Amino acid sequence: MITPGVRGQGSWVRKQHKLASCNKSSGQNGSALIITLLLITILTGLVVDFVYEVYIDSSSLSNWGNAQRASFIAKSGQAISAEFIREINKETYTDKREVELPVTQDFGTGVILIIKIEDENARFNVNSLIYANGLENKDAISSLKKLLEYLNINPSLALAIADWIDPDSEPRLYNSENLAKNDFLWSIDELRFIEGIDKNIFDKISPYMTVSGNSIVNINTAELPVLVSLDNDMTEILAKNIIDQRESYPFEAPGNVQNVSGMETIGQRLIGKITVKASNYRITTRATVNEITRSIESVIDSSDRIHFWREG
Ligand SMILES: [Ca+2]
Repeated sequence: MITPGVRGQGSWVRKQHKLASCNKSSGQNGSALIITLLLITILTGLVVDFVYEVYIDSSSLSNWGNAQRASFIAKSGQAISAEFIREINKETYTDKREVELPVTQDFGTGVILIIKIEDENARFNVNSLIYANGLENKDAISSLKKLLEYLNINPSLALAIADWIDPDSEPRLYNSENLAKNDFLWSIDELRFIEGIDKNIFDKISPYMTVSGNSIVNINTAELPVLVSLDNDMTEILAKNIIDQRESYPFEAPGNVQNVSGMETIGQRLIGKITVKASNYRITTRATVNEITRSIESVIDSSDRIHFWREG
């Protein structure tokens, strides 16, 4: 914030010096003129300060107003999305084409709203590595290793993540309990704190990870790396077969995956691990008003409960 009078004082001092030198040359007769000029100088300084302050304050006020409007529009986007989710929840299965399509609405006059809805069941739940009683979930660790391998990332990172979450301090890898949270993750961003997860690795893995939901993978929405991680015998070709099928006809029941070519046996093992319907959604809304942007990220379940809410 600008301190009132500072600019005025600076110019006042400079002009006072000028007037002092002027005073020496013109003698006592000039004293009335000098006083007048001094007054004008002081007044000019005050006016400049005042105008400057008003300019700064109204600019801040305008930014604040735009930020408030953007925040309300982002919240409206969340409410609209929740309503949309209530509608698609009436279906027996989730069609990928209905979610995960970013929608951009330009209202004109500098107002833009972007909405993105994602199925959290399309992702691997990192918290599933550890059971609620603190013991490790061997199947989930094995799945995550497979997912990381598919992404060309060292699969032992799964052990570091398990150590970060589990309540004990016995490291599976050297240093993997160092500063560990020893609790479940609230946000996927927390993965960045784990030794070995730099920005590059985080950017590679985060699109396939979640910390919310029932840890059951939706075969109608999951991407290739998540489908590959579902079973030890799952290959890229089989996962592609699943994607090919759902693009023509989304799966209406988990058991239908056994009808996919090559999935007869694996499909049986997947019962209980897969679903055809989303139960948790991530809603991201981003509103811009005159170049001021506010965004909201939330996770809600199919019963309308909010599990996560972050404004920025
Ligand atoms: Ca631990």
